[in-house]
Amino acid sequence: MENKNQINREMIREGGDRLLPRAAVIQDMSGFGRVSLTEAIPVMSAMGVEVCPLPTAILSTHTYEFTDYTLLDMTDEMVKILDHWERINLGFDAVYSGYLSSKRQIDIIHGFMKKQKEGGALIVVDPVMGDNALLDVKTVYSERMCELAEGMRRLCGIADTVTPNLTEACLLLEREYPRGVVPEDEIISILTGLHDLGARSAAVTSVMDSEESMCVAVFDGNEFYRIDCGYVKRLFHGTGDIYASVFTGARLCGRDVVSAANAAADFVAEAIARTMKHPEMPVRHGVLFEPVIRDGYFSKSEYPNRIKKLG
Ligand code: PXL
Repeated sequence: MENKNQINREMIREGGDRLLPRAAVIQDMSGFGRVSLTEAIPVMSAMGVEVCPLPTAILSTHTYEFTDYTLLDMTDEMVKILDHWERINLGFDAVYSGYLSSKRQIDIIHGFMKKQKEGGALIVVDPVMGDNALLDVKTVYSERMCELAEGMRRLCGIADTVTPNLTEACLLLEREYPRGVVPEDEIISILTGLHDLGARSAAVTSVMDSEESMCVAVFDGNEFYRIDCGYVKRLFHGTGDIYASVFTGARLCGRDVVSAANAAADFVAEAIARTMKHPEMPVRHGVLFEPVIRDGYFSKSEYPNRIKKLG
């Protein structure tokens, strides 16, 4: 009897017979500032997803407007963690990557993603590289950034969905960043470019589609859409990570690409609205997403429809 229970526990914990959708989430753990795993874990857990973090680095804070932060690179440990997961035959319903620090990390997770994809896992790649048009040319053309962009292109090649912001989409496609309002044909050309890299679908965040509105531009593999985000003329930090986390969670809860993109945009808009109630909050502290979860956001079954068709 004891033996049988033991086996059942093992099956639930490690096998294909899981009680909840299970996601491997590959990004950094920054102790303060609301980015990456400190957002992905609470958000996706609240959506009913079992999150298995594979940390790429451990930092005291994120790197935006903080100086003297500590950073422990986890590359060697990542190999050991994946090795252990393979030995216990751990299977995932999704593999979702965010902030990665080197080409070697990309090589390591590429093999893991390919194997999990063969087993049916959804692959979501958020090619985190920077934001706000990356004005600094030296950064864009640094050896590290070129290597990172090249590696991210390879990950896009096996992704079901990629979720770059407009800056990252332009880096991936080696296009000039379109300043100001982005015309519809250019939005479609960017989404098509990402599809040509091999991604089945794409959601590009932070696209100005008029003087006073921002959208997420989406290609679901068939049609082009924009998801209205409204517009608050201020910078918010860590929202891309929240977006990709809600998107992945929503896909694992059964939503299609466009519906998941809509839910993610709506959640981010709610978190921004909460943050705007506290103008004294420094940008580098991120956005107030926790009260949105606390107040039951994910127990809703429908979200406001922000979807418009393009083309
Ligand atoms: O949100 C992107 C991000 C992720 N991880 C770290 C960062 C940032 C952006 O500043 O510094 C460590």
